[in-house]
Amino acid sequence: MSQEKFLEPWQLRAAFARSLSDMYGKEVPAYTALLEVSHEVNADFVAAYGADAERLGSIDRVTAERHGAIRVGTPTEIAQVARIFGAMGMRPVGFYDLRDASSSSVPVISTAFRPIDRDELARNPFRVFTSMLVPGDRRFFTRDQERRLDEFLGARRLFGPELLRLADRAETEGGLPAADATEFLRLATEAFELSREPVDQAWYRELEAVSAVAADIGGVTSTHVNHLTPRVLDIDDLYARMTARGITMIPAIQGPPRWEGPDVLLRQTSFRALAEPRTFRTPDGQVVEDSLRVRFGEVEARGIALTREGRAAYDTAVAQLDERAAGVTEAERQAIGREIWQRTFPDTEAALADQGLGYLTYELSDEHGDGGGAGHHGSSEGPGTLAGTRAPRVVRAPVVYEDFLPRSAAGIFQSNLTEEGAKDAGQTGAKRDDDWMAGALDRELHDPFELYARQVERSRRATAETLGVDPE
Ligand code: OOG
Ligand code: NI
Repeated sequence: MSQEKFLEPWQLRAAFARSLSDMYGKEVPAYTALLEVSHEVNADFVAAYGADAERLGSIDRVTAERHGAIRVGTPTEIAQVARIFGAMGMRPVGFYDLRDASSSSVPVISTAFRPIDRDELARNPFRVFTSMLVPGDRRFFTRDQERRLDEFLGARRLFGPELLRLADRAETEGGLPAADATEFLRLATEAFELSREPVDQAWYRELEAVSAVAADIGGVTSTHVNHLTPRVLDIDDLYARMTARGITMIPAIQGPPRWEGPDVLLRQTSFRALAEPRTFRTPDGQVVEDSLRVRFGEVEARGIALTREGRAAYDTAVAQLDERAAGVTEAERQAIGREIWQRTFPDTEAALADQGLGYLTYELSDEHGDGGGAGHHGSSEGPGTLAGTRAPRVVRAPVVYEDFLPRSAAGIFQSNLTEEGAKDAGQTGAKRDDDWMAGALDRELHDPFELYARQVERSRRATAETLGVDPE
């Protein structure tokens, strides 16, 4: 009997990211333009900076790298999503409450499904930002709307039994034989395609008056990927090239400003959703043609992961920027941002780690001396310890930020919102937190800071062991 090929979770993940990307490219042509420009930007960046360009991930990883975003309605649905991504080695990481992330709040809470181990991330880092509606939040929905939402969402089925059965099998058996894998990937991709089913017009419009996100989730009988984001090594260059192609981007790049020091966390930008034809069923039973803007394009650049202290400094810097940049032009805002950054963050990676603000691992370089990248040796810590060692073979390498930023996320949600929506700030919201999310998922919800710290700790021990020195 011939041995059938078996696909491991990371192979399912990589194949799914490709399959989703193919589907999205066929249906959203502007995404294909974005991919082309991203490839040009990355190729030019690697040509200009050589090995340094790959400090935050190999060019192979970065070229394949995508994140997607989906939105679901109920705890049952998000638990099913967890099973489908679990089959691909993607675990829920982090809790995001976007109901009051900024002035542009939306009635959802979120997590991100992604690989959590370093070698899994290196193989394929595909991640999906997953949001879930909170119908019980009285600031957005009345008791009657909550009841009708629960009824509507309870009656729909986003994922069929065969897809879930294959997902569970892949998770327990550590992968799937080729034929089952093909079927699993086909069903999973199909589950996130945009449905052409007629939309109940009155129901959709009623929810839209509360929030366009509520209508996008609770006004239709299926879900869809609403964007798929490639990664670039120079997002300012990308922004300029897209604009030169005549594609209108949102007015600014979200996240940290461009400055001369190390890139931290995440910078993102997007273009607005294009109107796509959809049919609606009117209250008197007619089917009419109209359009919806529910799928858009986004691109991102990733920097170094920050510690809790670093993140607190980042949040303070952003608050200062908001305060000082109210009403100024984008160019002025950038200048103020740069100035705040210079006061907040040191301008080298090593200092970022030494001051406890950012995560850097310990690596052994293959060559004598600097390992080809802009490695930083030792530091101000004492001799005889790993951090203080002058051993020429020890270099520090930045840990790339693998997660999201709630504020940028709230901004990104605006890419397909036409209306502001209505929120009654006088009401109290429903309590939702990371424990609640873990319960809904019936899985461990990983803390991103702990994952980064663990990665550094492991590198410290492994390097110290190889060198035969004290890891402390
Ligand atoms: C998700 C928005 C969040 C990001 O990159 O911050 C996100 C959504 O619009 O559903 O994808
Ligand atoms: Ni996104």
